[in-house]
Amino acid sequence: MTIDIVEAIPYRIPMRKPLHFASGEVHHIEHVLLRITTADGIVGIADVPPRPYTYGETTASVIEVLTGLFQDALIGTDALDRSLIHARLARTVGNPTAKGAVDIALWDILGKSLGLPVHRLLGGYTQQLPVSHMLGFDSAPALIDEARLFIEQYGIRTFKVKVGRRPLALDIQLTRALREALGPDVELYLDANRGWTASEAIHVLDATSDLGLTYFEEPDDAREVLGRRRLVQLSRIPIVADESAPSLGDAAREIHTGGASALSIKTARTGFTESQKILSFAEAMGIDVIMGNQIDSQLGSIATVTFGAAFEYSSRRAAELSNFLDMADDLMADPIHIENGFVAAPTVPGVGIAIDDHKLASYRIDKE
Ligand code: MUC
Ligand code: MG
Repeated sequence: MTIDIVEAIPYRIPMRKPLHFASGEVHHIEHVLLRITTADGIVGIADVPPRPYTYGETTASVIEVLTGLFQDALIGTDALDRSLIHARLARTVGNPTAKGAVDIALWDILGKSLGLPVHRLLGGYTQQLPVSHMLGFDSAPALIDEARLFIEQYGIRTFKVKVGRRPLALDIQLTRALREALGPDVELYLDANRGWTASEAIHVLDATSDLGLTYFEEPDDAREVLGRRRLVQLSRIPIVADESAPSLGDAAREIHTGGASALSIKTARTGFTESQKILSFAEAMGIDVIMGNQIDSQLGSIATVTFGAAFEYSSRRAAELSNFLDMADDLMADPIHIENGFVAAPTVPGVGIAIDDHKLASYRIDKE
């Protein structure tokens, strides 16, 4: 299964509803579709979401590294020799979502060559995952309406609320309003994308301690080490490392040095191979994991459910699988359905990404 062709196709799709959060805002998604083709004609597919405000990657840098250094590491190599390929990719630092996509595309090739779903090759624990929906910045009435709509229309019962604004009262009042409007049975957790200082985050924790929140993700900048450690020690709820733990090594460091007490795993940045290592580490340490969302299209969300549903430890809680609902369209030929709050793991060979060629032709931006 020698790798013959590496393609990186940029495409742009507007957001139905722009997503605003403390570290950035997204008005349209500009992603890169990765296709790796073997000499015997098997095509591995994955989606790359460049997130400059999180990893420094841009559409141009992703295309450059995929069709430059990474293509050199891939062409002529057997797609089964994944560890060899990863060792070669590791010689280039950074570029997490480009590396994550290569891994997912290689698993896709493996699954398609065996005629088996990757979800089952990885572990096949459960057929579906419950969904957590991310609520971006907006007024309290607008977010209450959005949450109610998602409860009614999709059966979603878990919401991640984007916070990290100043004055702090804005987000404290929002969280209180959501809890009062949605009742005690809906799960709520917060993600500040480093918007606050550790002291501000401690204030927010105190001010929301009666609201039954389950997690607090990246409240502040984890590189401000002692402040962060104090916050983790004082918090009754787990402090989740997301952008401070984009790799296995970062995850181990943050947990061991007291910078976090739970981990967000995003297949967009650690593929399936490194995500499995992070999951095993979390299980060994006994810390919670959240299957996170990199503002993924349906292509990325299918990869998340393929992985998350494969293992018991990553299926314990709702996974962030619904950001694509904020997008005006998608490239998937067979759209994802959220029913009764769940997304099903794919049962077709490979990762389960099939591209609608007409949509790709109309959204790609390399042939304008
Ligand atoms: C999240 O969980 O932070 C926003 C920025 C990013 O890198 O991911 C999203 C969601
Ligand atoms: Mg986050």
